[in-house]
Amino acid sequence: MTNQEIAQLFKNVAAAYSIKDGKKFYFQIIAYQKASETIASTTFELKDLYKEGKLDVLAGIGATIRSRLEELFRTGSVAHFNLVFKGIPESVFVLIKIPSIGPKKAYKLAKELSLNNPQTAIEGLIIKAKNHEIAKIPTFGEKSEQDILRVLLEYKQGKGKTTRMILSYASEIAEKILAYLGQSSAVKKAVPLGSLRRMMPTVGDIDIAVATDKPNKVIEHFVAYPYKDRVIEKGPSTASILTSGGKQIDLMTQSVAGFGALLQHFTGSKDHNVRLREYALKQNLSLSERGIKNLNKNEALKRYDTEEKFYNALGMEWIPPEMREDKGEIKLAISHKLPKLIELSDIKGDLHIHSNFAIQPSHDLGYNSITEMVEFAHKLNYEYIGFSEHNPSVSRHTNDQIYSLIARRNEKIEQIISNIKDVRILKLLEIDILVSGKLAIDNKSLELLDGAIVSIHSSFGMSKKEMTKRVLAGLNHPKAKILAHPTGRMLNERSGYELDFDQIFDFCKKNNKALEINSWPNRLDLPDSLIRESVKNGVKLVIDTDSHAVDQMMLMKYGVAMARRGWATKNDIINTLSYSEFAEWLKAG
Ligand code: DGT
Ligand code: CA
Ligand code: CA
Ligand code: ZN
Repeated sequence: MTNQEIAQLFKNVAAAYSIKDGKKFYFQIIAYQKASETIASTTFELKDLYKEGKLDVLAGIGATIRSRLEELFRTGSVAHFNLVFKGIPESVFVLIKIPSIGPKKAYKLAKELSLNNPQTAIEGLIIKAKNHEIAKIPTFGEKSEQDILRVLLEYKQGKGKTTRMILSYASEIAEKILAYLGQSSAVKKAVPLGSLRRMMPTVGDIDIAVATDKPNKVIEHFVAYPYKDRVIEKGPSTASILTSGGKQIDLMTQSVAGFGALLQHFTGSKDHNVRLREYALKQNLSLSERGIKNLNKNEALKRYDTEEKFYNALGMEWIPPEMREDKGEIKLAISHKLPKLIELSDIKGDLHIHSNFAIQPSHDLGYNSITEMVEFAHKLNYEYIGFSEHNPSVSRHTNDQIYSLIARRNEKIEQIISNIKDVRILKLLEIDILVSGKLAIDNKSLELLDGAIVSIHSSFGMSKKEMTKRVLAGLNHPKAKILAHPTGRMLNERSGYELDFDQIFDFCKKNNKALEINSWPNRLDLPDSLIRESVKNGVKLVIDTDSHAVDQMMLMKYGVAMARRGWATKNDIINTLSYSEFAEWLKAG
């Protein structure tokens, strides 16, 4: 067991005691909380201390707890803890990780709402909050229901100190702070750097570079940010603050004349910079955030106002930030062979859209009407949009009922087509691939569609082999053209199911199927490494938003960013095709 795991275990013990009887176990609660904090912050590995018989060096851990630790390392568990945990659902220990949900509240929620599965407790609680079931519990009420829902959603986005932020959340924080920085006349330029500029799916801390000739003024303005929790560190040209949400923001300043070098240095990644430095050293050049120095000649440091000039000075092309992960990009830049990455403006349509049409689906409906979403597609300058609500629920309908629900949706779309000419509309559906590998609706209903997006929404625990078989069986249907959110991952929550991607790539390539890059910020699925593999294997991709409301159609930029991180060009992405080319691809077997 690692220190962090033990610290968590002790936290849970303290929580269990306070659920049982906070007054009676007052001293135990304090002792375990204190021990938990000590263990979480020590630099000694407890396991090593135990082996050396030196657990007593840890201040703040008394004899009783020390004996528990010894039992834990000797036997792998502590018999006494089983008594303490008895009668408390495991979900409680998931829920107490959420800010503002204490042990008693977690216990009451888990009991009253039967949240028995720790894996789905958070998702389950969100659903119950949305269905107003929390408000009905005595002593809870509507206000506390709303508060709980808000912290749950924030937690899912990565708010809280331990998890990395979801990219979209980090972007929002960065936008706010950039707007604030812009209020100072000393700020000439302000740009987000680090993992945020490289568009990593999750972001540890936010780095911002400012071009200025008055660094002092910029720093003073920055540390006065009204939404900060506290200032972590403040120097003459750099500073760090903690936002009220507990996220760190690092700020660095540089003169306008040297700004290019700063951008390059703090965009990273670290691995990219290490490789770049190696290459520079071979030419006797030394790189820093201030510029480039020639080690041979006794010359002054050369400064660069733009990144282009910085990379050019090293004899290479400028490298898009999304590629700077030391995956061979430097070599390509030297030989001027970097791929021309896809851009947001290349996208001509969105195929994964859930409207609010009452199709009585197996999963969630959207919030906006078909017309509203088509109109928004027009605003985005799209040539086409595909409606892909979830299939009508199989358990609640006969095949005939399913058929008529889809037929009615199609009639609605036909009506809209006769009124709106600017955007072409495709009749799709998002169809569950059942455990058997069959699609959830029958062939007669499938015939009503221009094409189908297929996806996995159940039984994630299947083996890699079985899951691969299931997915391939589903994709094998001639109407099935796109595999949505192919890994099923949810960032910060679950890693998804396992698939044999060599087989999937092979199949898709041979049978003209596309893999989706889902832009939903908590998914970003396919992951960038698999996008890269798809591109290498010549598998076509489609970038979708999975929108359930009009404003979510703006999330396309995150899917495009993942495609760029996977080195995809316009040619790799199906929804850069014109409408007629796309329609042809849909029809082709
Ligand atoms: P994050 O914040 O964990 O999502 O990842 P990054 O890439 O934003 O990393 P961060 O914030 O530690 O540093 C920003 C960039 O600064 C990093 O990508 C490379 C660059 N850098 C320059 N000097 C150093 C250094 O001494 N250590 C590290 N770790 N990065 C450095
Ligand atoms: Ca960072
Ligand atoms: Ca940083
Ligand atoms: Zn969907």
